[in-house]
Amino acid sequence: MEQDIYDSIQRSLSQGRRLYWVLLDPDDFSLEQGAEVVREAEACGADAILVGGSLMHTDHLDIFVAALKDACKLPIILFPGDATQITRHADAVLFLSLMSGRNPNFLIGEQVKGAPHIKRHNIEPIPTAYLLIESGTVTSVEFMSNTRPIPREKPGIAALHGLAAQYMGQKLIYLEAGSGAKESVPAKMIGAVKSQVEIPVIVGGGIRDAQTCAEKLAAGADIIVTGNLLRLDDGIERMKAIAATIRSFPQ
Ligand code: 1GP
Repeated sequence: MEQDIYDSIQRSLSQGRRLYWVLLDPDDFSLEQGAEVVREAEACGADAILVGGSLMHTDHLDIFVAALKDACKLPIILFPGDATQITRHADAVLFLSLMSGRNPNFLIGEQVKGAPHIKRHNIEPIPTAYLLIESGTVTSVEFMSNTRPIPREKPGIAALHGLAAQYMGQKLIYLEAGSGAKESVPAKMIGAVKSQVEIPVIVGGGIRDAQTCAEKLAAGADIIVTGNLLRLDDGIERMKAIAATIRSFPQ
């Protein structure tokens, strides 16, 4: 099984580079808009494009991902809300287990349904422990997954989920406040998870400006994800500022 993209993540991080992934929900963009965003993302130094959403109702996922592939050289990594969000045009897929929850459908059910499609299309699966963190409101992923997030004031609980995930063979940990979160993942929680694990830690949800991004990097985040800010009028400018912050870290 190939793991080119995972290896390149590890290589970059081992050289001291932190990474920036830009998330596009295909429900929010036309093909032309998506292509334009990924061109901008590539130009400002993003490292990969994530595609997915908790509840996707578009029927253009296939051609959307193909259009993004044509528009840039960045790896396109699926970030699926369920097993229907697999397309052959992607380079890799975050093979997510919602380990903060206790809903078997998102621990093993969707994974069994998605696995044969991933194998058939030869997409690189990256085993990823997905930990949902309380963020001040009920997010789409919380509602759709019917799971409770980890309380934001309990970094120790998050850290032990991270440790267990690593022992279970996960290759990445994704600390997720949820798209459009009011409050992003607390720095103290990122630090607590980092102190327990050796695998890379992704942080996303509610990061809309460079200062918030810098706080997450300082706390130990290896990979930053932003998505929702692209809906803002100055979304592209915000994306550029965040990319610059990540590229220049540590100062
Ligand atoms: C959501 O972590 C991602 O799954 C990104 O969150 O859309 O709030 O940037 P935002």
